[in-house]
Amino acid sequence: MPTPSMEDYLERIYILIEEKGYARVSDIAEALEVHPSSVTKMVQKLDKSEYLVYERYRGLVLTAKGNKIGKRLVYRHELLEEFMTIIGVDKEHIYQDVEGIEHHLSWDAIDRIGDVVQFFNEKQTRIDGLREVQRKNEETNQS
Ligand SMILES: [Mn+2]
Repeated sequence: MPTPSMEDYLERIYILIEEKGYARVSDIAEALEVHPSSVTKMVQKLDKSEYLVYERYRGLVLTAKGNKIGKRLVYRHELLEEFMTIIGVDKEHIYQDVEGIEHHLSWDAIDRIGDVVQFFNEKQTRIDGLREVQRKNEETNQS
């Protein structure tokens, strides 16, 4: 299994390739706010673990294994953002909250959160019911 740091890179590389068709070291460094030399180091590590192939001139290509996990990591991030939105977390906190927890949940937990998201999305009345609870709690907290 990739480490949390490897996961961040794989997630970002997958998104870059999906959006632009390629992922350059400079783009990865910019997106992750790290030094290009750190990216080169990590790319070599990911190459060694067979998540991608790094060729000096052709650039960086995800292997089938890297592509599969990259896709799952992006799904996980998006699912957790959707979950945070449904439970009513402030929009301005969502990205950082997801970045903080995504590497620390089992895939079992991710699947169960997927169930919860589905449960709420199936009926608007369920989301309305949750908002009602939240409204009441807010009232109680203010009095
Ligand atoms: Mn993420």
